Amino acid sequence: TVRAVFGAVDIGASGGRVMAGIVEGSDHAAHRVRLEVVHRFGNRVSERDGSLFWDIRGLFDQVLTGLGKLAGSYPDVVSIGIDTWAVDYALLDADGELVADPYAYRDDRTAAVIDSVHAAMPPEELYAITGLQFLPFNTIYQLAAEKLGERWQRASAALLLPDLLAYWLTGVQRSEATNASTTGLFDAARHDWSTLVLDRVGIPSTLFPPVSAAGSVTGSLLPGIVSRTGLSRSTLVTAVGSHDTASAVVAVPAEQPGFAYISSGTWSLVGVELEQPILTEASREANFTNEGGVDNRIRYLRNAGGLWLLTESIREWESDGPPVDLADLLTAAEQVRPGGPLVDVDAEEFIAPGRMPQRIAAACERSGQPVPQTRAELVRCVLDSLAHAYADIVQQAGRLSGREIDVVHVVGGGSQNALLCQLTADRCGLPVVAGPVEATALGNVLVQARTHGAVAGTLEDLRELVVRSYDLTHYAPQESAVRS
Ligand code: ADP
Ligand code: LRH
Repeated sequence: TVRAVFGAVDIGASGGRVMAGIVEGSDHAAHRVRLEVVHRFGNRVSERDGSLFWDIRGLFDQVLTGLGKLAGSYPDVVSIGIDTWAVDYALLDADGELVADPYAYRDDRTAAVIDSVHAAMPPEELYAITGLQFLPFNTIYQLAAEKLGERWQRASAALLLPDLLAYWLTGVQRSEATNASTTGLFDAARHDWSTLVLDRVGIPSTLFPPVSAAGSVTGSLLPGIVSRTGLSRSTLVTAVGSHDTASAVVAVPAEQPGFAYISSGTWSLVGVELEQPILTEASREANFTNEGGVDNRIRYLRNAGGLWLLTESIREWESDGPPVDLADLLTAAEQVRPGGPLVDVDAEEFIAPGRMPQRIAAACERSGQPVPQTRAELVRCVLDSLAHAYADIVQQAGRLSGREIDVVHVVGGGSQNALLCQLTADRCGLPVVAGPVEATALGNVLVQARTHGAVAGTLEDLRELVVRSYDLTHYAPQESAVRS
């Protein structure tokens, strides 16, 4: 029996989906949750005059199309939740209108301002408050660059992208906390904007709207949205872990506390879940981040390069050749001898788009390693390098947090990459449990379902529901394989 249906809007750097999240169970308890894809659409950065932007209006249009299809199948959707990638923001003018397309985080304009931000507030002080890993695209640096431009003159407010989409659906402006925690402007211990950091870097403390927690109701749909989509006037928008990684971590099917997770998509987010942030110098030097999780948990993790290295390589090959079949490529990569070259997947040289195979080959050559000669060898190099980085980060996460790790969960699109999962198990020397693929949309649905009484309990209870609802794939570490 269906207890309730929720809508999840989940947009990643490589694509978006609108999902129906269906909670089933008796009158007293939810016993299963499942997702149905309602609408999928592509996403990519667009380049104009040497800068990188997101087509946010186009994405919103896709969201509305998806919500229209959702209403067609499930007219009684209780609520909608939205998550996207982190750090990016939109500027709004005094009338609440979008000033311009938001920059995409791979745009390199922040390089010129990082030193001036650190002169206003040294990295040690920033870390002690925000707990955030240094990444050149953290919102704090993006806004420092923005202040030098003409768009800033017209800006009176800023919204992170999921908050912008929620504003367009409801007319209500809020800053959802998990995503706010990725800006570099947020106090990790107090779970609120840091007026100290905002002051020091010269950003008005009123730029972002007040914080709301994942699980709180944002508002009702605007009349124009109701008529465009056919959704009911009683459908609400609920704040979820609007940072996609926060939603993904909610749905990690962990059964005991000693788990590490890898949210594997465009990026790989590798770490553990904690109750309190670790704001020490040792943690900062290891470049671990303390991002805010649902229920004020801490996502203690590092961003490692992800499948971006693979998708960008494929994009390059397809730009002057026929379409590449991912499954064939992965089968070929599996045949490549182990022990080949490794690159640093976290290197800043891999952040920008374009010419990825050439950049990977150059990195191998520079470090005196054999240069991949075939596509299969190049893909193997990427996957070996990712697995190597994962093992290193899992080990460091355990050491820095004092947590004994006995299993690694891989969720997201990359959990379908059997070779990557096996290499990860081998290099970590730990069992890997892969799935669910759509953990992000699932975490999005579960948080809404709890707010509206269709499920109950702690994150552990929600995870138990995921374990009950999904078939997972297990990879045992192979003794003979190369260890890091
Ligand atoms: P994001 O949310 O960052 O856009 P996803 O979690 O959707 O990313 O993951 C997308 C990635 O998953 C793709 O880049 C691709 O490498 C990988 N992937 C998707 N489907 C498969 C598959 N069938 N086999 C192996 N890898 C896959
Ligand atoms: C993954 C992600 C990650 C961020 C990056 C910008 O989609 O949200 O957690 O660091 O995108």
